[in-house]
Amino acid sequence: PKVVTIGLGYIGLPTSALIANNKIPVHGVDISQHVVDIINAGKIHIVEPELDKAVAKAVADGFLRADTKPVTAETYLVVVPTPFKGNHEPDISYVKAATTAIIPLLKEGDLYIIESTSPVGTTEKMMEYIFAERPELENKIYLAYCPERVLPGNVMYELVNNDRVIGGVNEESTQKALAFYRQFVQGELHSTNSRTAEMCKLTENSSRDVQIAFANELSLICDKAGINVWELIALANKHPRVNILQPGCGVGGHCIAVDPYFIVAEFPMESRIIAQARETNNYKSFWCAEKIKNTRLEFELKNGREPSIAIMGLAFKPNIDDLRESPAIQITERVLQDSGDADLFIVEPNVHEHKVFKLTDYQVAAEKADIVVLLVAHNEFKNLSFKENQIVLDFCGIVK
Ligand code: SAJ
Repeated sequence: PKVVTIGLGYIGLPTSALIANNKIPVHGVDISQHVVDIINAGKIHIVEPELDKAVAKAVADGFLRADTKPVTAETYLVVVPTPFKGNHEPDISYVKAATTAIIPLLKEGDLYIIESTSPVGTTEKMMEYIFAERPELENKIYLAYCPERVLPGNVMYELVNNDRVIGGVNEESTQKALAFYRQFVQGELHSTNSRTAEMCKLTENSSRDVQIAFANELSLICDKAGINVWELIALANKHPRVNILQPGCGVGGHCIAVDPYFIVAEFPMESRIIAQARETNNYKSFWCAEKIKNTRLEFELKNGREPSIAIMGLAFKPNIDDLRESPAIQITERVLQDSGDADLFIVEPNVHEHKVFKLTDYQVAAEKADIVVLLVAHNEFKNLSFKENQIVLDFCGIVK
């Protein structure tokens, strides 16, 4: 193969399939034998539109093969997760493990690229690690960082069409990496150094987190002030230079709620706004849970019985089935803890079953519940109508 990709997850697999479908032989590596078997059968283990066709074709044409071990190639792409540890410190152990697996295979002229979201300086750190093991390769191989920026649900399109930021540890590395991506990316390729490229990825997601925090802060203020925050934001956005995002029940997913910590961990004194945004967005989920609790207690006082509650939406954002790092799940868990004997209807139209929660049809839940809690703005919920005596807690701005 020409290319080895390490990590066949949400980004690694689509990237491998795209490269392979450009007739560049790819050897994809994953630690899971199960994942490897599924891919070699031309099938996929994740939900992403168009990915099934791309992988089936790449495997059928013989350009993509999966394995649990890397082999000799010319370009090595590291596309593994970078989670954080308990104290919000980034955990780059998967990047290091992937690099360790590649080190014995490297030879003069090879290109090593990290795509995983990484703290500033990771590419240089891996370079030092590689050269400590293989000093004869110093100045003989190329190393670069190039973050992915694709939106789940639109990955196959964005992988080709998004602009890419490419930062080498030196100019030759940057140029070598540019030439690599030019083979399959149609978006513009922007060159820089590896530290800037690493920081760029963290900056993009922190910027979104900070902007959502602003919207969430407004939602708390408006709740006290008796103002409809959705109307307020729509009106403020009529200003030609104002563009406020939408408040919600918190920020989830594995990127926006994670990446800002990579900056905060390393630059705690300087990153006050970034750290505060994380706190504000986390607090918003807690606030929603408290609001549900208080509404339930008020209902009980007034009616002398426990209300039934419908929790509408579990995914981390609208119209997807991804429940990972979802604030709606955290809120649901708290409601379950708080709500004693109350009837609880839990709804997620994009998922058939859940290992912990018993799921109810969304129309049934919305019809029966005394209190309807709208957590995620799924399309299905937009046409629901509610009865006069139902209490609706709309945390995602669906009710007009
Ligand atoms: N959210 C709000 N209000 C908004 C927009 C989003 O509360 O106005 C919430 C969502 O409900 C969700 C969270 O923010 O819980 C994140 O959703 P998202 O759609 O903003 O982002 P992700 O996590 O799906 O994908 C992001 C994207 N980054 C940016 O838009 C800067 C994507 O381009 C990145 O590739 C991806 O992170 C990643 O992998 O880093």
